[in-house]
Amino acid sequence: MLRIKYIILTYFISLCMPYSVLSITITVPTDYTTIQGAVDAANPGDVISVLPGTYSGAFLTKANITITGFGDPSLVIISGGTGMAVFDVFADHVTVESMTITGGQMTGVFVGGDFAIIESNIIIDNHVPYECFRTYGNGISIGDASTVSYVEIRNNQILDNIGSCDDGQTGGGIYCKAEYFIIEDNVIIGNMAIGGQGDYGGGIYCQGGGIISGNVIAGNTTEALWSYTHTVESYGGGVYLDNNGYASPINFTNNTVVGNKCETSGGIGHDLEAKGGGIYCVPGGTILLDRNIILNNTCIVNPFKEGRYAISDGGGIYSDGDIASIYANDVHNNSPNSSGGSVVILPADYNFFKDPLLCDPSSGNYGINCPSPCAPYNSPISLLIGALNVDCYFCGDLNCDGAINVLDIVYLVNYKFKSGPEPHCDPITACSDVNNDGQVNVLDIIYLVDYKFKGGPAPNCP
Ligand SMILES: [Ca+2]
Ligand SMILES: [Ca+2]
Repeated sequence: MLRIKYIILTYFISLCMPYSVLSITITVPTDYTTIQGAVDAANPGDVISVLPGTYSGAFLTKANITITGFGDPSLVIISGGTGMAVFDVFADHVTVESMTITGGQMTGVFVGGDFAIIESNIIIDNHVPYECFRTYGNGISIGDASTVSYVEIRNNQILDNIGSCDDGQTGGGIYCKAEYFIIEDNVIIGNMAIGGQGDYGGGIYCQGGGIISGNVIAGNTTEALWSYTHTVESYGGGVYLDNNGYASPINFTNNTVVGNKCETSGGIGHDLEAKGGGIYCVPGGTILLDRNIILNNTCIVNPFKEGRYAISDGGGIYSDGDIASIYANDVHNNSPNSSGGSVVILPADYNFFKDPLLCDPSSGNYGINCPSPCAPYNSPISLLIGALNVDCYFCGDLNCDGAINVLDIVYLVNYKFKSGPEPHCDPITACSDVNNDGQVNVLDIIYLVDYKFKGGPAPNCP
């Protein structure tokens, strides 16, 4: 009986993993010195494992191949290569993971095949030389000439990729044209789309349907310099979304969109438009903007020629049409239109306009501070707003209201002696071990009383 069960189990495992029996791991540089050599030798289902070091990129022209680094993506550096992209993925079901991908002459990873997974990579400093035709995506480019059916882009750091084309640029960090995409938990910072004519999507340009969730999208830029033929357009410094004509909606949920910029810097006798510093939405289709932080984004139009019009609108969000849902977002300090942009953002839909209290963006911490109105225990829908949860605390502020006072003393007494709720911080000592002795007890209560009422020393948590 046991043997029959084993045979049945083995049969079903083999059905689920059609290549598992034949797949092998090819190691670079021990089996093949180059990644291209390993790709050329690989069969469907094989894994190409790249040991720490620096290598050139490759053309991935075989289906069902995984190419992976060594856990920490900074250990395996793939630099440049002979193609315009560092990795050209032309086959279906290819996974690229855990590597640093840099030095692309146009793009870090180009995907033309279906069902690609781009996961846990650092995609950094892929630059397009200035004299070029319009390009589509400098960090990652999905489906350029044709739409792919499905792609996943997860947990990558997409940093400082720049397209600066004479003819305009589309998608500095990510260009994605797919029937369905999942773009999740990425950090997308400092990417740029610069050039003449029109520039769209400094951080992300998406055309299709799917989920964009859990991403930090910060400090990305579109900058349009001139046009010989039409309006100079700079749309979507952070994100450009186009769902028009696609079956699935775009769910843009739980992202932190901060400090992005759209700008037009000139015009040779043409009109100037800068729209959507944080997010630009194309009319048509169904776009949902829920539970995002949209903070400190700007649109700027620089001086223009007399007789031409100039528009800068939607520092936070711009749409020429309706957006299906704008629900429970924190929209703060954008310019123009501090509390949003061209769209109607209603407090009745649980949107609000407060400082989200990010921990320390200047040092790369885009988490929220304990008293943030976006924290699950403070937000109007009791769910997290933005991409990242609480990641810093004020020592002594046990109740997370942004001040240290008698309420915190009461909170600590209740917690220690009356089965009151735990302090919000994690670990608990981060806000409540105010005398820094490794324990939370009556001595901390005495310390806080001394501090507030007897001129004692300030709280000093571990
Ligand atoms: Ca407090
Ligand atoms: Ca203590």
